[in-house]
Amino acid sequence: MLAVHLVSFFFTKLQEDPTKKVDRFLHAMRLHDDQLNDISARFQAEMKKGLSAESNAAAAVKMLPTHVRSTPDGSEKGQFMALDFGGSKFKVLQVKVREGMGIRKGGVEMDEKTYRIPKELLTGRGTELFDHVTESLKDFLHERNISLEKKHPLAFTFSFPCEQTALNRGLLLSWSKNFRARGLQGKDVVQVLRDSIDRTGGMDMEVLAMVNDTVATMMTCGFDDQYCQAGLIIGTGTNACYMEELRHVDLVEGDEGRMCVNTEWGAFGDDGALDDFITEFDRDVDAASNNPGKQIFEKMISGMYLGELVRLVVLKMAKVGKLFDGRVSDALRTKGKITTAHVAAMEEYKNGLKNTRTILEELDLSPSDDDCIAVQHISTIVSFRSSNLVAAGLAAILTRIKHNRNRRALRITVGVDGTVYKTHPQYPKRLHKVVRRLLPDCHVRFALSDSGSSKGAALVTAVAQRLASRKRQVDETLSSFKLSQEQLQLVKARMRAGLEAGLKSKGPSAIKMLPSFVYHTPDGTENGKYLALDLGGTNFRAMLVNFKKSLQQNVRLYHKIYTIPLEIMQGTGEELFDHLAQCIGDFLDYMGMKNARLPAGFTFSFPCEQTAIDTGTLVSWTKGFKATNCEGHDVVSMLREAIKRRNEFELDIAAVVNDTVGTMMSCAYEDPQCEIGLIAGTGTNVCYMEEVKNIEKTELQKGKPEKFKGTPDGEQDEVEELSQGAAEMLKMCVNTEWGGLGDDGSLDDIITPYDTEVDQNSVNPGKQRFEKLTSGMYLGEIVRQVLLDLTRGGLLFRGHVTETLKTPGIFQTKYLSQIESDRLALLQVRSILQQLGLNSNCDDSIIVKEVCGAVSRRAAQLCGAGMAAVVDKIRENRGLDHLNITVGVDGALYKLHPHFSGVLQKTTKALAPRCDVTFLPSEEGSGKGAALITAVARKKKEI
Ligand code: 0WK
Ligand code: 0WK
Ligand code: BGC
Ligand code: BGC
Repeated sequence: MLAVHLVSFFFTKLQEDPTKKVDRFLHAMRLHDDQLNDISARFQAEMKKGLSAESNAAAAVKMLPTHVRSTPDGSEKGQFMALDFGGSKFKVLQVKVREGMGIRKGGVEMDEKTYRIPKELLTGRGTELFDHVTESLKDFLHERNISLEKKHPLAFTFSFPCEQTALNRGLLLSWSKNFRARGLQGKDVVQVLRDSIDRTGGMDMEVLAMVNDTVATMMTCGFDDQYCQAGLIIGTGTNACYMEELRHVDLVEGDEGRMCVNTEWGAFGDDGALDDFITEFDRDVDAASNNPGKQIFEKMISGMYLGELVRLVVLKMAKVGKLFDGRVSDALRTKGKITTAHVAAMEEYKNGLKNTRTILEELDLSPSDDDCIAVQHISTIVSFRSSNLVAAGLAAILTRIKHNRNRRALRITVGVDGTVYKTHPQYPKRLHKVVRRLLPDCHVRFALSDSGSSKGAALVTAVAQRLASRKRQVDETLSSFKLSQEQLQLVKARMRAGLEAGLKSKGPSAIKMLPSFVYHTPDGTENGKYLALDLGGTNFRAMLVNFKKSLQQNVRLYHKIYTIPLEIMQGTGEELFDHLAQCIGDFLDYMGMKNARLPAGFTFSFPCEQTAIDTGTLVSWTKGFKATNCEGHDVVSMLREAIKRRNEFELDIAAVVNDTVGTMMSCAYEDPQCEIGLIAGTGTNVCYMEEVKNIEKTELQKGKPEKFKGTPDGEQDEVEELSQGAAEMLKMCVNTEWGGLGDDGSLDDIITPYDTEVDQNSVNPGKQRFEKLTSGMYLGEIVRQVLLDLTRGGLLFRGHVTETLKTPGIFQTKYLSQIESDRLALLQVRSILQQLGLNSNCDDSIIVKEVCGAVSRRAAQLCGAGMAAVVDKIRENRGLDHLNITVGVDGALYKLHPHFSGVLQKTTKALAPRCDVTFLPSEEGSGKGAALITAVARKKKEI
């Protein structure tokens, strides 16, 4: 019987290859390609979840935006201090990129020192940990005689999950590895570092960028290899980053170009996604870790845990008698007794087994050869699983990049660092092999980051420095467009003074305050058919307006828009009015009303001095118009003569009104409280109902009969009848022509050199200064001037001043509205700049958008300050403590620009708090208003 046992014992002994025993014992850790592809697919799903705004919060794999938008492009240079914190070694470094003596062209010089981090600081107060960091930094400066006075740009590699909103701002989400310092979670660790630098004192650092070690590693390797688009750490911890398409990074605005995403893949599985791959040993490692339930993927892979996994497997196998004949030592029971360095040693080609025996004996075990083989094999399986899992994760990332760039095949380099990858003899080869097996149609190169990640961190900081200095210079350039509340108060006061001066003096005043001979807003009794002609800023509109008594408030309109070619705008007056007459003829034809001899109202959107409702002498052209022999002439006569010359139809032009007046009347038809008309379009202007008694420059208020030649008959009677008091109450709409504010130099303190350039290049230099700061005709040009200046300064378009950029009028104001629309900003900017033949990169577009914003915001604020002056004047006119009033508004800038109207309204409210101003956009333009005025004018004539 004994004999039988012995035979079978030896047989089995003979039989059992120790590795087989281990393979069986650890079959759950031996992953084959289908499982790896499955894990890869799961990780791809996790990446999508992390990237999307909806599911990010719940996602285990956080996919953190890093605000690093490009890998090195060869322009980085400078000297930087760097802190490399979070890996197994804490290093302080000085990094010199491309400048300085003896640095090979394009080279980087690094000087570093590793500082120990006392264990207790890893779990102590966070501020103390950071003080140790900054004291080490100071020590390094001392030791290396680096000036303490000079302001040093500092690159901060911080290898923990941080939610970054900028390159130099990041909230610590959670600690990992063996760090657990208190009081920092949720804090902006860059600010914590700054505060610690201030506490330590005696040095001047500007923390320009904080990067994760994966990002720094990618940048380091990207310095020499432009294909490097991913970074991988397999060290104490593990993690990977890669260049993702910005349009997929929901948490960051903009969808142009790329941004590096720190996947924080260590947390893959924290939501149970890998439960079917978790072994009991993984659960034990996790349970005994200082962050149970967290970093599940990392705990199956990284250097902090591999040794422990091996120890637990060895312990378990020993306990079940499969090793060391079941004998177990205290050392083997002790956590951390087998380190990842031990694992690496056990797997060394030559000395692996010897090392294994040494390590086991150091654990007070007396292993047999088979035990050594078995334990070595355990290490192999554990580290093999680690590299396999990394391969699966990497395969997911590279597959995503391939899809993002819809490439059939992808050539890419992965920058790698970390002690496990660098010191474990077999690890790199195994990893490379499995990755290439999982991704047959990818040409993947692995670049080892030879000098740690700080070179990369310095490169990111170089980019940050360039961006920061560019931002500083751009902000400085745009600072002259940023108006303070005080400055806006001043503009309001100057506008008010201009209004008062314009009402008084007959002589030239910057703000002309032109009487419109429109005495009151509509009363709804108007009816009949009228032709409204509307010469605005950009085109000519002919409109048929039909007021039907029967249809309450119902007005029928038919209209047609005609463009005014530049040569007509700047030709002869005759040609211009002949063109208008031709358009009117075409419209009447189109309406089949050539013989109707309709009463017509003529909206003429230029400053006209009127002595009656149906005459208007053009004071001066504005908005790019320069037709000759018009200024100083009555525009109604000129139109009548042109119609006569055409001899095709007849019109009874009963009124000429400014577009502000037409707009006020149109809106007053809807809202009787509307007593102000505002145009913010090609030009800018405002009219409002002023007390006749305040319009000192005309005879109106003096009530002496013989003088009333100007006023149409009707009014004269009215005036006479009215008692003094009533006369007092008489109002007339005044066309302020506020566009002229500043023509007397009263705005010189806010006019910038760019504005002066625009004014000089305009057809009416020195005129309409306020208009040239606020209206659609000029905003685009102001932007172009600023872009030119920034490009000449090398801050934009890489300093290339193209012909396009030098072309006046190329940057139309409508582009501002498109560029500043919140929805599609960057994409929009690029395509607009593209259309303009301006090749721009992401950063360029951001600057262009900022310039547009600064210029349009100032324009809206200035109009708001002007409006505040007008409504406060009306309030004081009426001796009211509080005024409720409506402003009828029209103009493409107000109607189409995404922010203009809002900023204007807010500024008016802020500067005229005792006025409640409603802004009512006019539906059908000023045509209806002109028709209403014509109706009133005609009615009076009939009386
Ligand atoms: C070296 C890099 C450092 C990174 C470390 C990771 O310079 O930024 O954190 O590799 O590897 P570990 O030191 O954790 O093994
Ligand atoms: C529409 C009005 C017209 C006015 C124009 C101003 O009907 O009288 O001149 O708005 O806006 P713009 O065309 O200059 O943007
Ligand atoms: C951290 C990562 C880091 C990785 C490698 C992980 O524990 O969460 O931020 O990149 O370790 O150091
Ligand atoms: C003209 C005004 C007009 C305004 C808006 C200005 O250039 O001088 O009369 O109301 O543009 O169109």
